[in-house]
Amino acid sequence: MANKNKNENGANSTSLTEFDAVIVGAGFAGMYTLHRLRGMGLSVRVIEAGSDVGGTWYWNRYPGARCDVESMQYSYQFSEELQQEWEWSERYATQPEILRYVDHVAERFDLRRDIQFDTRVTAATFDDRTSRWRIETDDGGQFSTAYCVMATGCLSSANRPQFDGQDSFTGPIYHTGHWPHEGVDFTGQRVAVIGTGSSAIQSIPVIAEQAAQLIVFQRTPNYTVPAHNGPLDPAAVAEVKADYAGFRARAKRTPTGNLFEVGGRSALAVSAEEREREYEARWRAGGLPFLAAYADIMFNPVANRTVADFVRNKIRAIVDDPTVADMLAPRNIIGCKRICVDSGYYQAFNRDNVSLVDISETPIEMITPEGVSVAGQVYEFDAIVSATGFDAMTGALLNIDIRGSGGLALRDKWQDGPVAYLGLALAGFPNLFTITGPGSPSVISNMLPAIEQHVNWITDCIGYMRDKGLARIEAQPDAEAAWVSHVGEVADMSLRSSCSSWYVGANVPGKPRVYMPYIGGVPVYAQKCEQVAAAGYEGFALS
Ligand code: FAD
Ligand code: N01
Repeated sequence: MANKNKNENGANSTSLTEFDAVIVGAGFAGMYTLHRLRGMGLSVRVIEAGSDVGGTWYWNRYPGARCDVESMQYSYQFSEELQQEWEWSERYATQPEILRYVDHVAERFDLRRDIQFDTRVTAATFDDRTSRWRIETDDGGQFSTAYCVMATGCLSSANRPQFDGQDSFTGPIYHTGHWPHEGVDFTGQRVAVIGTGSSAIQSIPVIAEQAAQLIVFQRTPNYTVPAHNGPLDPAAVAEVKADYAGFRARAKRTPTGNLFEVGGRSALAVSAEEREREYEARWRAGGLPFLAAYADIMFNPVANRTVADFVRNKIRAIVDDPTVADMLAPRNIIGCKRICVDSGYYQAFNRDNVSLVDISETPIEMITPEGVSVAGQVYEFDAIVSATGFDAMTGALLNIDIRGSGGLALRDKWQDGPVAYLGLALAGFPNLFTITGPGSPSVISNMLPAIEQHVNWITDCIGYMRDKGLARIEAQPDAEAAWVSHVGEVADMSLRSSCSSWYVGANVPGKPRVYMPYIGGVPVYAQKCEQVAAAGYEGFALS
């Protein structure tokens, strides 16, 4: 049987249904997995719901979208030639620039010919008899594969709260994660932004410059640190490129896989003046390193408060209206929700055309044909931007009807929250791998190296299976349970698990509350993965 191949760039109009490996998703993870597995001589098909490569950077085209891990680090390292030839223009690349990079990678490694676009995987079923997966797609396609690699993304399934009456709104409602490719011109419009996470914080200053009026609906204020973005200094770039491998190796030894200075002392071991100087210096330097000033910021609430107070004071200094400043100032633990990195976020609230509505006590009642109704008042809009985030880490996987050995459904296995071995594999689901899955550093770290580490591990594992003539690998329930319990213990030691964030699934009504990423640090985690492999895949049954 043959499937229609909708890939315009593909040479064939039809494709085989039998593959050594099927990869779901063509973001950074799926692209690199394809490159590796094809290089090993496997027959591979990537299935991607979007019309082109890039994943996050294909879908998130909202105004102001850019990375907040520095470009020189938010890029692949698997090819020395690639990292030498690519020139980033800014400290934090914009979404269009990252998409140009993705396109360059796809062309350079001739990836598109094995990617089937505009196709969504709806089901994956393991056949115990043949030890193969049957993959089904929304266009009726069926594939048989020895290995299934889920590169479906941690932040790819949009969280779209269902407000009463929202279908009646006469204008458009945009989700930041599904932004129209042609862009949106808000000139002269009355615009609502719902949400104050990273997507909102990046887009608000840009939308504010266009719109006639912008009203932000805030449920929980967020901490954000200035990006101080700008062109990259050619001398600094040359210095990194002179020893890019050494630069990457040093990054790997840091807790989050990000090369910046991590303070080793307690915030409480120094004087208030010294702390202030340190926070000020980091605030001026900008970006995520701000939160790494002292070792105990994420462990000791008193230490945490010193840095939270610093940011609250900054907000009061930047925002002219004290009432608005007070509304914007978060009261919870800094870093518990992911901190944001902005370009002029707090400053945007000094504009005459921008205002803030606190919906923490009085949630959005409904969307009416005219706009948004809160506490009996209807705010009228021409357009609504839903910056409401994602069903993170588990959403994209649970959207697929995945059934493992003996018909076990992933939706049942994860009824009380995600359970996985190293965030890489699942007991009961042989020959299936998840990239940056729950229980790995993933979203708590620089995602590009996290992805590459997982892809290298998975493809090495498949190579091992092939070399040994093995057909089936499956995580063992006891190894999985021990890892899950370790992930939970480590999370409990940190302040990160102490608030209602998307890391614990709190943003999606009804989602079980489990701290999903592994926060024991990249070096510890990578070492554990290496040990498991070196011991002949300890914790897995191979046959
Ligand atoms: P994705 O890029 O999400 O790709 C997954 C792909 O799988 C998608 O294209 C999706 O369409 C496809 N897919 C999913 N389900 C199916 C299905 N059933 N059938 C077919 N296809 C499917 N991380 C950082 O480390 N630093 C940053 O600065 C940073 N910035 C970010 C900015 C934004 C706006 C967002 C949303 C995330 C950001 N992230 C950042 C996280 C980012 O998601 C990762 O860095 C990385 O891009 C993830 O790559 P991926 O390939 O794993 O997943
Ligand atoms: O999503 P979010 P995001 N009614 O979940 C609010 C990465 N990223 O897309 O906090 C009203 O953070 C919700 O309120 P609350 C990064 O990892 C990176 O912004 O739940 N409001 C919150 O304010 C990031 O963390 C960049 O009370 C509702 C907002 O919507 C992750 O992606 C840029 C609501 C959602 O914030 C997700 O970021 C963008 C409701 N019913 C994204 N439901 C970079 O800068 C939700 N909200 C690199």
